Amino acid sequence: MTTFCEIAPLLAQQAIEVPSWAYGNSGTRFKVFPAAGCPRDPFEKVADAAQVHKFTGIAPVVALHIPWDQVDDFGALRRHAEDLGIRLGTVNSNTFQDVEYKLGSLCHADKTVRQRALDHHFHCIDVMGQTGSRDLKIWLADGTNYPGQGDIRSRQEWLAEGLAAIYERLTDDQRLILEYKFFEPAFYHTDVCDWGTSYTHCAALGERAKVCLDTGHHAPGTNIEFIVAQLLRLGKLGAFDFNSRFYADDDLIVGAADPFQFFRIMFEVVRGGGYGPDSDVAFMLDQCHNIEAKIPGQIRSVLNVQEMTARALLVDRPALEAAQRDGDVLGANTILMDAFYTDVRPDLARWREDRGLPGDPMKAFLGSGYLERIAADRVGGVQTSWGA
Ligand code: AFD
Ligand code: MN
Repeated sequence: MTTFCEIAPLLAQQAIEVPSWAYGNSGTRFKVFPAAGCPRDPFEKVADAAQVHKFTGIAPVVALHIPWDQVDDFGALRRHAEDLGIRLGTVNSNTFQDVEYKLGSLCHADKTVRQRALDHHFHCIDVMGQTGSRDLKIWLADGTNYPGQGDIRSRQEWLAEGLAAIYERLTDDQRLILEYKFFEPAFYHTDVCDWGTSYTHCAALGERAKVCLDTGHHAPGTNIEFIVAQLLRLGKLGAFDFNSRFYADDDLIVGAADPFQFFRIMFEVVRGGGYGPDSDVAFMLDQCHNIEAKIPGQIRSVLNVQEMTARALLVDRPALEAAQRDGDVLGANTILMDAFYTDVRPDLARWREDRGLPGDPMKAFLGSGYLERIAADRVGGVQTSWGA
């Protein structure tokens, strides 16, 4: 089996993007629980995100969500992030909370609503010019709840038109990342419901349009690593939104529900060239933790990604390929499982210490006093949440 020493140099290539909305109050449709020290504006969200990178060393980017992270001066927000040692990343559009979007946005039957959604995306592109962002991430809640409510075919045509107008506005250095989700908030059909639909629209748009694979956006039992392998093969995997789920789009800590599935996903990423300096795949977390502390929840998630990446890199691929060629069913499976069952945590702790990082980032953060400080300092104002 490949040894940790052999893969250690590759670990420095890890760069995980955390979502700004992970630090504000979030919850379920039943309750959003407030947290002491919750950020009251995007500047404080960025400060919390910077803590994750400070203690792990592998989370240098924070994604924004517009309008949740709308500020008067994005240049100031960009400098604030950079002063804290991180940078602003993906800009996520939001056409799922204005009342005008109740029956859809880019896929709405009313052209004026579609234009509103277009204008929102054009604004997001303006923001990208100020934040220096490469990716515009589009997730549409568009869909219907009952058969007959909307014309499925027309909605695809309107979607194609809208995406083309948005894609047209991007500079040559920017990308359109189209995310799919098989249900919720629409319950009968969702207009961008699966990887094939996202791929179809991205292929029609051009080189710089790619698919976002959110690991919580598939029906139970879906072989997600197959989709990863296929999209990498097609050159159309733009980004991950990592999280984990037991039943639906639960937005739990990535790897927490099914570490083995996460390992299989990361193995296909490594095998397919999706990891490393030549890859343009964005590794973003998209999680909303409801009951656990926000910054520790993100640290745990980042460490889970690092651990599964290390295990995936440990797979002895020449031996695996030979076993596959020879039809050695059990031998091939054993090679993969040997890597999955390897506890890389002690080696990772030493690897961090060798780079001047705490061997146990979670323990170091919890002992830093940061949570106590923000709870004491952040009094007054309005705590941020999904709506803000
Ligand atoms: C919600 C959606 C989707 C999107 C995210 C940010 O399900 O995953 O990426 O919000 O807009 O989680
Ligand atoms: Mn997502």
